[in-house]
Amino acid sequence: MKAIIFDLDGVVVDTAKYHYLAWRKLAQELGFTFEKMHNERLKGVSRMRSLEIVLEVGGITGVSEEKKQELAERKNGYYLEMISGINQSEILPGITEFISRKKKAGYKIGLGSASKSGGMILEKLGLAGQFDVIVDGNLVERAKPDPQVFTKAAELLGVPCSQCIVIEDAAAGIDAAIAGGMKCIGVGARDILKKADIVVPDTEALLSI
Ligand code: B16
Ligand code: MG
Repeated sequence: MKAIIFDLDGVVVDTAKYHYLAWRKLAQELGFTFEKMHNERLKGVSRMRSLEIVLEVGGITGVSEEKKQELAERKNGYYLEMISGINQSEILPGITEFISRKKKAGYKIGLGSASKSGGMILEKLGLAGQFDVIVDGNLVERAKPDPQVFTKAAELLGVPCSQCIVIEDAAAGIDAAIAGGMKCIGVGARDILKKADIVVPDTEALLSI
């Protein structure tokens, strides 16, 4: 194996809580409560797909494409406001050490995030310099579970997909890694991430593999 490609949200930083709060605020404005138990479905999937899931949960149908764009942009505005002060204190436990160990061991390091704010968030966390390539939602047309975000990172790293390991917290991301012909490590609950080659309970546990 020659490269490690990191998902962002849920692996490098817990931005999922801000995505959740921003969707919850939008749902409230639309007249329903978006509960935490539905949040797992939003992990790793694109902004527009997330909106469709939120509307489905709220039982809202018949929304025009134009209105969907407006709602997705409104949610993104709330999200950007919420993450405006994000800094390195929010990097998930063990990640900084894990990246530096793997770099020393000779692995190339990439980012493969669905988020259009992925690159900007890495900058704010002070981690951008650690990554050899950064592929976020601005560089791909197709969202996870399509493998494009990971295959693009592999291509830019100059490493064959079969020699890449993806680290992911979302079922959609694990499916994307498998579709791209990569090995994958799941971070989180085994029942949700069962298709991964290895599952660790949290990011700190990455240091023991
Ligand atoms: P944005 P990841 C994903 O990040 C999030 O998990 C997902 O909840 C979000 O909808 C998606 O990014 C798009 O984010 O609205 O900021 O473009 O896990 O792929 O790093
Ligand atoms: Mg994720």
